[in-house]
Amino acid sequence: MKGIVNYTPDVPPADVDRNIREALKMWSKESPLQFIQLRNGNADLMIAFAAKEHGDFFPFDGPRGLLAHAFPPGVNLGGDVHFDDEETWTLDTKDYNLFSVAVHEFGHSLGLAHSSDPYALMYPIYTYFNSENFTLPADDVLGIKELYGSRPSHFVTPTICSQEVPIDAMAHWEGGIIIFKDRHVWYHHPNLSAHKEILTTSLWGEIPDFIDAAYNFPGKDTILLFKERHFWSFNESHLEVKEPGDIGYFGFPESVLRIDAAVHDDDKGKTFFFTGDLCWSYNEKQRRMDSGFPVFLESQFPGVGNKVDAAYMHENGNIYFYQGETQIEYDPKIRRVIDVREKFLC
Ligand SMILES: [Ca+2]
Ligand SMILES: [Ca+2]
Ligand SMILES: [Zn+2]
Ligand SMILES: [Zn+2]
Repeated sequence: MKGIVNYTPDVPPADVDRNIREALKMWSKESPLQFIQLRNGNADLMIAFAAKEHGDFFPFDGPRGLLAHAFPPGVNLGGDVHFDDEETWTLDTKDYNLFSVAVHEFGHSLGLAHSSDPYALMYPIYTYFNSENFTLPADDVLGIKELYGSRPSHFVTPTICSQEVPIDAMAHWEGGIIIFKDRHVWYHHPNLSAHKEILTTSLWGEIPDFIDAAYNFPGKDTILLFKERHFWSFNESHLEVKEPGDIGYFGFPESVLRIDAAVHDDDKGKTFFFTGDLCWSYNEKQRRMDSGFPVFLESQFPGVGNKVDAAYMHENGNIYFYQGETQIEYDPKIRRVIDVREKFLC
């Protein structure tokens, strides 16, 4: 997990966030590592801009010279990256390009030392890289794989833990899934041995907790979160519109006070919403509710029952419904429940 302590006056905060994210992505692409940005609290990789003496006995030296430093993995300062704020940070080819320095420093915070290969990113000389077409050089790919192994090629169904049921809502997030439960989200990723518990407000400071429903809108990296009649739309970790929307936008009548669950089916271009024993079908392309809906949940998804707490669609095309302490796996192609699970370990 990464966190950004403060920002430089040189570059807008949203661009700092984006460059940091892009720089970390270069490393996560070639390894099983996964990074989530926290809005507050203590992350494993804390990123800060600072000048001169800044509390870690490695003072910066004013313009030029030292540009940044990073601490190898470990407790406290371990993994942290500091940028010298007396440099002028840029988004282009002028000195010094933030992405270019960040991607090198993250190599250190993940445990890599300098390389003697002049083509390597970890070669200790500042070089400008364009974030748009940058790929990790071979020497650095070898280095990160040696430390962390390769990226697994497919996604496995995460095991739900008993403390997470009943589930409030569920969605894909940063290569894994997140489960909303009261004030927390649980982050599951096939490469993480333990599930990470994060405060909802640490991920998305701007929104309340106790989320009712969530779904992803693929192709846009967008996640929509629902609470009562409100909804919020996030692109990666950025809130797209500050004020919450009203679910009337989707065509819900005033009588609908909250949504129990939502799931987006990318093949069909539809989002299914669940309220009580009803199911609604929203056409994302035409941006309107399909005619003939709502229908009874049981008639649209036979065997699922008459109420769901959460729903999400797995990459294999099956929909997982959660109701109380029950997980129901449904295959939309044959319109049948194919698995029911009631015991959750861990
Ligand atoms: Ca300096
Ligand atoms: Ca719910
Ligand atoms: Zn420092
Ligand atoms: Zn270095």
